[in-house]
Amino acid sequence: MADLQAIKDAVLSGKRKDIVALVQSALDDGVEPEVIINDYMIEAMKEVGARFEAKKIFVPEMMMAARTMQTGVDIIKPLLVGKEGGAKKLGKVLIGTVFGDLHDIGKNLVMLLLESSGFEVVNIGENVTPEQFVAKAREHNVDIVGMSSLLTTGDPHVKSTIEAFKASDMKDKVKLICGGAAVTKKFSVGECGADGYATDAVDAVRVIKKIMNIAA
Ligand code: B1M
Repeated sequence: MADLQAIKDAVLSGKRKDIVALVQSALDDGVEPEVIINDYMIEAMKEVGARFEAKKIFVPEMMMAARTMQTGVDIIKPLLVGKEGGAKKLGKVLIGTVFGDLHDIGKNLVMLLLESSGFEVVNIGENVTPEQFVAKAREHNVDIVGMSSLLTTGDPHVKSTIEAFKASDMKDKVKLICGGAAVTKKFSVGECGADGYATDAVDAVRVIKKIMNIAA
């Protein structure tokens, strides 16, 4: 019988060695990959954030939790990406975390869900400058650019990235979407002029499909 609570506890306490067997056992028992990620691993990371804020844990523990979650996601990834197989791609999305920000788990989950929904995704990593975003979007000839931002200090970088696109030759070629715990719709769409905002990975797929006029 799958011990889903143990998956949450393993992420919370950074038990990277345990996560592989726990996730595999849950999958073997028929638990949906999305349930493991959304209801247990992401929930654990929320608790990690709360403990960090309350100064009950510090950066090293946060790092161990993140590595444990990433290890768990790596086991699930082939199952999700395999779902779409060789089907024709719905569109091309470039995704990165804004300048100054090294958080990548949420961005990687968005990428995973987009790939499993039939999009081609170019991941340009973390700490990406506005100039790099624009240059990579041009180089890869993408339809959508996604910016992830987890730190409130990232707001100016979200804004300057959007401004860089609007001042470039890519202005009418790509649509811009934002997400991540530090960003709001009011700020990204209302104040900065992004084309869309998504609350989580599932929402990102929905928003991008809507922007590209693809039936849900
Ligand atoms: Co950091 N960190 N962190 N951290 N960290 C937060 C974000 C924080 C909220 C913790 C806290 O205080 N409660 C806080 C930010 C506070 C603020 O700005 N107001 C914080 C801080 C302060 C810091 C440091 C400054 C700490 C320090 O050094 N003193 C430092 C900054 C480093 C830097 O980036 N320059 C730092 C470092 C780290 C670690 C390296 C230790 C590690 C990251 C490891 C990694 O990513 N590889 C880490 C972690 C793990 C966290 C928390 C605990 C978890 C983040 C996470 O992975 N969540 C986080 C607290 C929290 O978020 N509750 C915290 C799980 C993930 C699935 O969720 O990333 O939100 P999330 O992604 C979601 C949605 O947001 C959305 O979909 C995803 C899936 O549902 N989404 C998008 C994300 N991007 C999207 C893009 C889209 C659409 C949707 O479209 C393009």
